[in-house]
Amino acid sequence: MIIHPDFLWGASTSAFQIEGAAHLEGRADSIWDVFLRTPGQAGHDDNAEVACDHYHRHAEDVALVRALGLNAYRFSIAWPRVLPQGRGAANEAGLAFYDRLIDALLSAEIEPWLCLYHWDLPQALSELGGWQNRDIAGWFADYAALVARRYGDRVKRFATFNEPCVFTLFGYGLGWHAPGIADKTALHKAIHHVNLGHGRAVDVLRRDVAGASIGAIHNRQPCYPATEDPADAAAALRLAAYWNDAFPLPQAFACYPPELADAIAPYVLPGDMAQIARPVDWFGLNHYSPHYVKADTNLIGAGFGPAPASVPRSAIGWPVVPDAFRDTLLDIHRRFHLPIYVLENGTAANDVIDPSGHIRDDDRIAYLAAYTAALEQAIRQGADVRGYFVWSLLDNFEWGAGYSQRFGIVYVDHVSQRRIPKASARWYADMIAAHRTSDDPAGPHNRAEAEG
Ligand code: IFM
Repeated sequence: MIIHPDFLWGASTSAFQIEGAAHLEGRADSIWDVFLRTPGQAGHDDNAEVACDHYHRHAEDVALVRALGLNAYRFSIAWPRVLPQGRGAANEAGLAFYDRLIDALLSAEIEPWLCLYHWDLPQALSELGGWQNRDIAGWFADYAALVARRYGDRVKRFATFNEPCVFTLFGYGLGWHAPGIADKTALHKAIHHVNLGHGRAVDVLRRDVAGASIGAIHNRQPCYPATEDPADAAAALRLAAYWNDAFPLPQAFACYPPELADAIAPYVLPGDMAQIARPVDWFGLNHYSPHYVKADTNLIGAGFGPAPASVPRSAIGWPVVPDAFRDTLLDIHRRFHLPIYVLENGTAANDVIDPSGHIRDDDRIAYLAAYTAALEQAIRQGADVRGYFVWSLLDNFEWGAGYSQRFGIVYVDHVSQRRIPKASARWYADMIAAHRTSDDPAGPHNRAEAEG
């Protein structure tokens, strides 16, 4: 049996959501530390000072990844841990932490996937305007160079941004996430400067890392009108422009979606679009559920409506529609012509430890089984998918929802920090093992063999 050498089964995490050690060994505030200290901002009283204490427990966490049989692990670098002021002097203790993490992954034969930016902007840069300040494209490129030179001998997989549509729309447009700004000009500037930062960082990574494999990670979901009202249909198109197209289109085709082009044009200087549209090696997809969109009085004129009653929902109310995942994969394949890595997919569930000490998260298993079946359908129908990473390894800090939502396949007791693999972790490990030994020539692991 030949196992497809490139198909990756992994898990994803992010620095702010798991590391803790928020003010140890030189790390400075990120915008999220400050946002969470502002009363009422996050709608929750939790903070990420300790989170999953991964900073001190990374060896145990890497051992968990290995025990599950995963061959890839995505993490992010905390920019304010390695460059506390966002630029200027680097923090050696922070850099050394990621050396330890990367070395532990490599020793366990787990491929490290490094994401430069998963939302924790250094507060010092936010005070200079953050993503609204055009200079940030250069600050981000300098940060990318530091990371590339430090880890590029061992890490080859680099993502520039995780879900740029989410942190720009929620952070600068709707005010729900850090830095809590709700302003249309801020939103449009941020979108363009993130795109510029992406293109600048791609150049730096190509220059400084031999054999680099580079992409960006996009959250992409179908945007359906919540009702038959034409106003909802128009709102769905507007949300889709911000959510699905504001980053992949300029990065792949050097243009903004027509719905946004006029609003962003004032911030676009000659040469920008070519700088943004640098060739990348893969398309990173984060997918959870479709949006059901309704007209709204907010500054983009589109809000998140309820799914129709007939659509099944997860414990936190997110629609469960595996066919939308399959269709999204096929749509990306047709439009972008790049290998696809699914870098987040998963669900929150009402996880409790039963009297025997087990967590029987049947809802999560059902979700993962349905979504990985949809993934296989997409591959059978031609989508070039090369990897699947579950979100998330651990129950972690879920932004505005704090610790109230558990997305992990490993339960974390946030008081003792004890880790307990849930039933879904066993299910995921067994599913991966079964795929690796399957005779099915169209199974994702041996697709290349089937293609001859
Ligand atoms: O926890 C987040 C992650 O940081 C980004 N993608 C969605 C996840 C679940 O909400």
